[in-house]
Amino acid sequence: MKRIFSGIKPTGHLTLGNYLGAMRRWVEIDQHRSDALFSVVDLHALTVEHDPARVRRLSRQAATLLLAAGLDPERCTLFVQSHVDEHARLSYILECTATDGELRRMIQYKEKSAQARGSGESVRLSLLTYPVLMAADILAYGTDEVPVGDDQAQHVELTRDLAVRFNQRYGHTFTVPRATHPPVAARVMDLQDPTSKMGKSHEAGAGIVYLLDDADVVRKKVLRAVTDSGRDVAYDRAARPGVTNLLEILAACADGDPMELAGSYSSYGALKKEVADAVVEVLRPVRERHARLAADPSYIDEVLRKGAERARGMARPTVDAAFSAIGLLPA
Ligand code: AQP
Repeated sequence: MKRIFSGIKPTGHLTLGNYLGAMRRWVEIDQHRSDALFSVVDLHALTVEHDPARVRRLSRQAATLLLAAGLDPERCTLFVQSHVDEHARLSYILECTATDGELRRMIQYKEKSAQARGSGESVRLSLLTYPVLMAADILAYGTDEVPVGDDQAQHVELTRDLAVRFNQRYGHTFTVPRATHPPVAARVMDLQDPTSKMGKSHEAGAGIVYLLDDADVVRKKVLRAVTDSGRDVAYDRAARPGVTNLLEILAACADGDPMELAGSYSSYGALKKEVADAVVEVLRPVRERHARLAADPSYIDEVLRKGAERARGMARPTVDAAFSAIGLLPA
């Protein structure tokens, strides 16, 4: 059976982008066809200014939403990254494999460090090094596939490079993983600025649909989405980014093809109405299950405790092998 690993970081309320780009496939496909691990990667939330109480709250909320979306703890391993020490242990070993040049080339580092400097904050060293921690998250489990949205492709590429380099220098230790992306909605764009990604840590705005938004809020956000000049509904990311984003969202919600769907609408208004209905219907059961699960925090704690225990057992042999291969004495 294939081993799959993916994570979500508690830097904000989860969005439609997280759901369509990643979570939905974890639920509908990955947990059924593979030995899958999914993690709330809380250490990654500490790379920028953060409020400790908020990170704690968002971590619990993310785990609850993953279960509400349909992850089944009997089918997959769901856990919190900081509960499994192996991630941090392996991260240091991989830092001794990575170069500062390759980390400085990471797009997310460039964007987020520029943002931090722009608002007068200092840039945390962990913002530079977290892709190595992400590589450790993945490699610790002998992962074959990493189902992620488009924005994470570069980080998985780095993970592959580190695995290959380590294996060549110190002997075969790591499986070399590959990223997989959904066929549509691999990069859901902000509804108010369809040239930028819908991101959970962006300032809350009318362009971001959160999984826990009420149905009427979702509807309003979609109906007010920025569209493009021109009148016909066409699928063209460069020339019609707004309409194309809506078509991708609709295609993902309705399991359709965005180009074919484009031919079914004669006006932007009709398309928006259909997208709003589809998104509301996709999110309704998630919100309802979330409300039920959130009322029982001890159940969530128990799922996460068992998940961490299972994950530890899976990661330890690979991490121990990496320690030994790089020249550390066994404890
Ligand atoms: N807009 C998006 N479209 C498609 N997929 C997306 N993902 C995130 N945003 C979109 C995918 O969701 C998974 C979890 O993301 P993450 O928690 O690792 O954070 P991220 O990739 O940095 O995305 P965010 O939500 O924009 O977080 P912030 O704002 O904190 O940086 C990943 O598989 C990601 O690809």
